[in-house]
Amino acid sequence: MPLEPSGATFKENAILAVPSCTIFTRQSEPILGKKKKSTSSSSSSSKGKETAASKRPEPVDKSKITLKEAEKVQAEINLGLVGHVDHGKTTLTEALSGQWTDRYSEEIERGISIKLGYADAIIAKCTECPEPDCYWTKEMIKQEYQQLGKKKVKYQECPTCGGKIEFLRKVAFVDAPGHEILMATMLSGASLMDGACLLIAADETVPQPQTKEHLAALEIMNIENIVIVQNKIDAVEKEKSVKNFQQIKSYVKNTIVENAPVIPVSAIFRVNLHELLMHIEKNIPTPDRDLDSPTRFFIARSFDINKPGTKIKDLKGGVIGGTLGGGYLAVGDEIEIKPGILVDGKYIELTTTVESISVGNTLVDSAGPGGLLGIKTKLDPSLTKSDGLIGNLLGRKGDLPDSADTIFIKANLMDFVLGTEEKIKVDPLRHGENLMLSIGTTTTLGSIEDLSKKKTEISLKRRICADPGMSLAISRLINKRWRLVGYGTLLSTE
Ligand SMILES: Nc1nc2c(ncn2[C@@H]2O[C@H](COP(=O)(O)OP(=O)(O)OP(=O)(O)O)[C@@H](O)[C@H]2O)c(=O)[nH]1
Ligand SMILES: [Mg+2]
Ligand SMILES: [Zn+2]
Repeated sequence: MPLEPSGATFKENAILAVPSCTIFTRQSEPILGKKKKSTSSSSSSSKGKETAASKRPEPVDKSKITLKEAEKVQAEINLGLVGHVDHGKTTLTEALSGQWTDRYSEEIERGISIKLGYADAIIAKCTECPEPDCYWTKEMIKQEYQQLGKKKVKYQECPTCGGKIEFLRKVAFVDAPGHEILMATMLSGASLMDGACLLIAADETVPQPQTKEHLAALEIMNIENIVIVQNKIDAVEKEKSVKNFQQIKSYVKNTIVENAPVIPVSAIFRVNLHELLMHIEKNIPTPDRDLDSPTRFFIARSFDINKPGTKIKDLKGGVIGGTLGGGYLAVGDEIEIKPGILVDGKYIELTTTVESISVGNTLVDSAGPGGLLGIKTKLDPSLTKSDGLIGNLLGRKGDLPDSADTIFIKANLMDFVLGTEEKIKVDPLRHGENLMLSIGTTTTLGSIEDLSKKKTEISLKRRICADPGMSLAISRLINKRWRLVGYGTLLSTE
């Protein structure tokens, strides 16, 4: 089975994929009809075992923090930017955060995002201006001062009225790629998101294939708090923009985003961003965080931070990036990483110690869920280089579930493939067929061993470590591309 759809020239660490499903056609209920958020904590009986070193992260008194100080605090929520290719996700991320997340040469050459992009933004409010004009990000304040020709940026003063600026919260944007062959990457990003903005370009008909497919992915991952962003309103006449807005409204009817606000913006000209921020603040609250649930850290990237030629005695340990789905981590904690690395056909699970934790450029003693964390370990950096540990699960030593080569899932298929232009019916699962499964940040291939009404047994090509109860996305190879065709729940593993 080809891992890359033909014609794909760029490689991702995860398998390239493109789903296409059918999630949100006009039906009286969301097709997926899914329920509870089931991330990490649900089924593991063992509570996070604290090691002697473990220190719980302290809550931050946000009312006392200036915007400058906010640079050093941990983001409290992961906000996805999702939607069809070229609809402006990376441009909007930059408008709000000041960071252009397409950093790889291939992304810049091709003008599309390939990897997941991460950027933090500090959201603030003017105590004097009326809504929605009172909502800012730190980057927007800077831009506004520059527009006004003022050299000195006073982050504590509203550029419009001079009123006091108060810190609201720090959000971590997860900027997903929209290209159809990168659906596996988008799905692994969706597993990190707490809420999302679904971007829809005003200059194209609605819905485009990945608009549907990404919305389906949000539903599969139980991401309920969503703001729809109608982008590129500058690119069309007002009349066309209104027509497009109505198309969006009619498309979302009877889907999980039926009541989501639709905010017209121009990311490139930074139009209506105050209004967008107001809806993000009101519709996408920070989830309650359970520091007492078992520690589950989803590995989204990993690196070797040593420069070539570093002497062995000066080598720094491997660094892992990702996000906590539950629990917390502190410097000195003993941790394990599963399923680990594959050496000569055998998986070797890794155990190590947390040497440092970084939040952006700031080192912290401990951290909980929210934002992307960098965990420096004592691991040999050759193990972490080039995203080698993506898809692994990290937890307290002795606390992760057993890794598995066989899983039992409750599978549900959509009626139609969503990510294709043409309408393709989704056939029932077949004994022996190969599927691509996305669970957390893991992407793995598997073949169906047994099919029954209650559960489907799948033997995996790549071992996984995941808690029963987790949601997973099911993709199938259709016309040489991986298309999202269904979703499921992990029942048990073997
Ligand atoms: N006119 C106009 N063009 C925009 C706007 N936002 C983005 N663009 C342009 O649309 C193109 C795609 O923008 P990106 O931000 O890279 O889109 P994306 O959704 O991140 O694309 P992928 O990540 O590859 O799916 C670029 O040429 C942008 O300059 C906008 O508000 N108005
Ligand atoms: Mg992009
Ligand atoms: Zn003001």
